[in-house]
Amino acid sequence: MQAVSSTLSGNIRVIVIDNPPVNATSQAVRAGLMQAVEQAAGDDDTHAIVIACAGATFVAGADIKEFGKPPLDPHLSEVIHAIESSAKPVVAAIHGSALGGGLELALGCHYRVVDGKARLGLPESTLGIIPGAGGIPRLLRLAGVDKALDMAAGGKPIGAAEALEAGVADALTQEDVRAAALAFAQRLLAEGGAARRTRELPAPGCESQVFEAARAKFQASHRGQLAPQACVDVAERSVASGFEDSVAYGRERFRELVTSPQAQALRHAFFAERVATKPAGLSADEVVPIRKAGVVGAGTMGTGIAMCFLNAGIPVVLVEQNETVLASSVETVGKTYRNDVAKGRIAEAMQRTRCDALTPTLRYESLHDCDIVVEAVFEDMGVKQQVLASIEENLRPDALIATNTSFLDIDALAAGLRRPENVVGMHFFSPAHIMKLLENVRGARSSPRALATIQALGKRLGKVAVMVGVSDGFVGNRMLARRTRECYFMLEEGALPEQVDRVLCEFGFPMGQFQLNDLAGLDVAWRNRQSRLDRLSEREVACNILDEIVAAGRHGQKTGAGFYTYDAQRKRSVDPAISELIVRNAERRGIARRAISDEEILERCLYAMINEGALILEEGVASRPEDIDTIWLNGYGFPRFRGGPMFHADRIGAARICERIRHYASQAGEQYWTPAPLLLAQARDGGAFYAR
Ligand code: T1G
Repeated sequence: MQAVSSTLSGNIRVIVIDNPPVNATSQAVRAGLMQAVEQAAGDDDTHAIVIACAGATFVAGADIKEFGKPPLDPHLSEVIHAIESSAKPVVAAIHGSALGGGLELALGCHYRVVDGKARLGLPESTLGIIPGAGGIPRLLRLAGVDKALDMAAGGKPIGAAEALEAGVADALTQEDVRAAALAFAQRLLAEGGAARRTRELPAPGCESQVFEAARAKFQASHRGQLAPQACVDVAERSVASGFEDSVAYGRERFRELVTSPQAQALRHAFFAERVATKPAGLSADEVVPIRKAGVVGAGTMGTGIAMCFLNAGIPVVLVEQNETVLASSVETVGKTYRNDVAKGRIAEAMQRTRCDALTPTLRYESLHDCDIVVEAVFEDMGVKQQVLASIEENLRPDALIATNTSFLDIDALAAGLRRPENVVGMHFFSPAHIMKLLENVRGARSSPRALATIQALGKRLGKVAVMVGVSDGFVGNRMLARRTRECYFMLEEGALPEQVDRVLCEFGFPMGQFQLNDLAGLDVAWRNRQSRLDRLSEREVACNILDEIVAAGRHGQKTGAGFYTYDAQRKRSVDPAISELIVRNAERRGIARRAISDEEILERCLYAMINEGALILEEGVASRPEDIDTIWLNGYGFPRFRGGPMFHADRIGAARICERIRHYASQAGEQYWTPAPLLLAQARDGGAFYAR
């Protein structure tokens, strides 16, 4: 199979790129395009050129697997230059995604015809790099500096309609895009239209303050990241010193970034997510269709989960025992969709369709024709067991039952049921209709059919679904619990919440431990603590700062006060009363507080997590380090430009981590700090979580 082929249709040459799965511009594609364009230039029968793609999408970018390897000729920017230089008009026919080098290629064409569902973007900065083939200087000539920066530095793609409005596309079609591009080219020839080179268009005039403002904006939204700032530099250069110079400058910056630690980590994150969402040993043939779903429990989680299904076009039966709770859940769903309409996110007809697809009920019997039911009731073994039994009683024997527990043992939950093979976990994160992560849990008796189905369902719901095993807190919460414990210990030893949170934020987390606690609700954390007091160590039980804060009526953001105080706009400020409470708590318990360095805070937070991650891998609760990294990147705000906890662990090195764990063991005891055997083995053999 040839990566690039070309045929003559009348007097128009149609060049087709065919390089599955996403038509990436690998070397064969670049060389093929170069040759096809040269051939078209010398061919008298060719009067215009259409560049189109086979398969599900236009070109989705450079081949990310080639990054970091020696570049092979021809460079994409040379290919694009040759296309743009063509004396014969060139029209791009875009369907699916035109991303990165794909959009750059399209921008080098003289005209662009887009399919109504197409997406166009320059996501390079999300990979730690910048468009390397003239994407920014060309895009700002067509769409202006602001739009170009939103797309390149912000990494935000646009849809077909927006592309047309912004001048990035010249025509939009709901029909076959290749045929539409051919018709466009024919019309162009008939009207005497000629090549229109993007690089020859004037750059928009722009004051330097615009770029300063953009730098500040992306500093705030993409804290600590180099690539968005480099995009702004390239845009400024494009406006200040012309096309050729800025393309050369862009290539130089690209080369510098592509081997940077941030780019390596972001590339890792991209591929880790694709590995993690495809667990081994599941067959697509086993997947059963989900036409209707049930949700039991209409609290915050249940309501969010119901919306996940509705958003994916799956009708929902929502069962709740309390009429008031049910009514309030329906009200929340309605309000959310009305708000989506007001913000232009969905059309009014869609709002109605989604609301109509929700059947609220007090009766379990209404679940009878559901293909899957997700249980989202109170986190208590007895309550959940009872609810699961009632669900099973009212369900078709082949229908699946998922529990949304965040800590409980799925095998114990399924034990009393008649068909435990139908039981799985689907651990959604709050707010369920927004958070990307889904931990799908494999019970000891869950059938391959059930597991394959919830993985496929996760994708359909637009989630990043990772399969995990049964364990207290599964993967994400189990690791978080270790970090949380250290954070509380550090409060009693000498740190304050604002110091711990600042260190975590400087590392790149969107919020620190105590901000997170305030957001999730301290009453929730307190109840969770009470329910497991019998499993806590003496020191953990004695470490009662949370108890005191909750007893003071401070339940977090929702009550305007927790570890911090919040104003009506939820703006956070440090509260001296909390510092005092923490200091007095230590005094009372005879703990001599000391200054704790930022370095110690970061180490204790990260190494506690990494060590637990290593145990989780050894136990097989997570099958691969990619699973853990993906969970932390998508559910817990681990900074993407650091690749995830296990990738980051490799950067630090197992020997160093083990050495520091031993150091902390000497202070706090091995009960809290014992290196995982896997880390010890890595330290001994020079191993790592990822092959190097
Ligand atoms: N390179 C290599 N492989 C890629 C790839 C790419 N650019 N994009 C996708 N794949 C693989 C992916 O690993 C998976 O493989 C399969 O394709 C299907 O992907 C010069 C420097 C296009 C929207 O950042 O956003 O251009 O796991 O599961 O949900 O300036 O893939 O099956 O073996 O994601 O339908 C910029 C990245 C590159 C686009 C399709 N481009 N891709 O989503 O399928 S930098 C991107 C995507 C650049 C220039 C620069 C999505 C998609 P496998 P998938 P999907």
